[in-house]
Amino acid sequence: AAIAAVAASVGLPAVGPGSVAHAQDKKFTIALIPGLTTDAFYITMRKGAQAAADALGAELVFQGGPEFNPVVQVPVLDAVIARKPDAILIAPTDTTQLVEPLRKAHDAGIPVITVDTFIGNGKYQTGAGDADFPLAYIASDNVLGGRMAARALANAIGGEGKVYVSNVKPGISTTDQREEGFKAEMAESFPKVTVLETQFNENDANKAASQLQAVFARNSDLKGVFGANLFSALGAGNGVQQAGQTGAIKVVAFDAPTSIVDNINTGLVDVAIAQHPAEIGYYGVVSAYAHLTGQSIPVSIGTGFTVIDKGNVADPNVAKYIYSD
Ligand code: T6T
Repeated sequence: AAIAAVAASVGLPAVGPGSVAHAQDKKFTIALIPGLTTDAFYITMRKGAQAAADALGAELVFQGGPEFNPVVQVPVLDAVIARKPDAILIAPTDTTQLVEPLRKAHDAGIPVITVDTFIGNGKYQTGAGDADFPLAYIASDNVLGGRMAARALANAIGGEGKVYVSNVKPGISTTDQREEGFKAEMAESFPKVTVLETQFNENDANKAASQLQAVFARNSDLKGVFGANLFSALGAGNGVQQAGQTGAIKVVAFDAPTSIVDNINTGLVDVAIAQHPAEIGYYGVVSAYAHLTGQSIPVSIGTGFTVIDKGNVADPNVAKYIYSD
């Protein structure tokens, strides 16, 4: 510290052992705010983030709410801002409702990076719009994921028949984009598939299960369902099972919790599209750290998918993408 003080007094950069200003001497605190804490997707993201934090000697703070809901998430964000972390990684639970709350972090000088979901239109650092202030967006390509789901479901039902999307609620970037990609692919490539009205379940698997049964009661010729996230897919699958339609109503699932292995093996789920949440967390922390140490960072990082079905679910190179509980 004494050396640093002397160096500073003569206008020299303070480097070397004992220096307070040397970047590597500072242990950066990086906060990760998930959509909700009890979701295998975010639990897996946290693991990747922790691995990066350990490698870089940073501290990771994981703080979130019990529900995927902006009303629950905003107070958590406020509490995190009050702790003044060096950077915030967040999966915003609504494209518009998180803009002003996140601007508070930005205005307080805390760099913001969004992971999984985005605010505004997801195009950051463009100088346009009210929501372009986050430094980066790190996520799956959710429109592509929706298109992949459509192809898988169309193939599973032989290219024709009625299907619908079991979804969370409008206003969530990821699940909105999956539905958009799903419908676009069906319209462009599978004209004999009819996509019924989307059922919104508020991230409640029980609700998704009853909705499946209600849709089936109205459409005895229902052929398939796309569960657009973990709880939607789990619930829709349970609904198919409860209706005694395992294998008859095809299920394509977004996300891959551990239960997906059984559900694929029993034939309840045809295909699961696993995201790579650990990669999202890892690159989130690496990006924040790079920015904090003066490096420029990419404004967007796309992570991949692994398509899981009966033919590959036992392969360790595939099974490693099944989420941690
Ligand atoms: O599908 C993920 C995530 O990508 C989405 O934004 C919200 O739901 C999950 O967390 C799964 O439950």
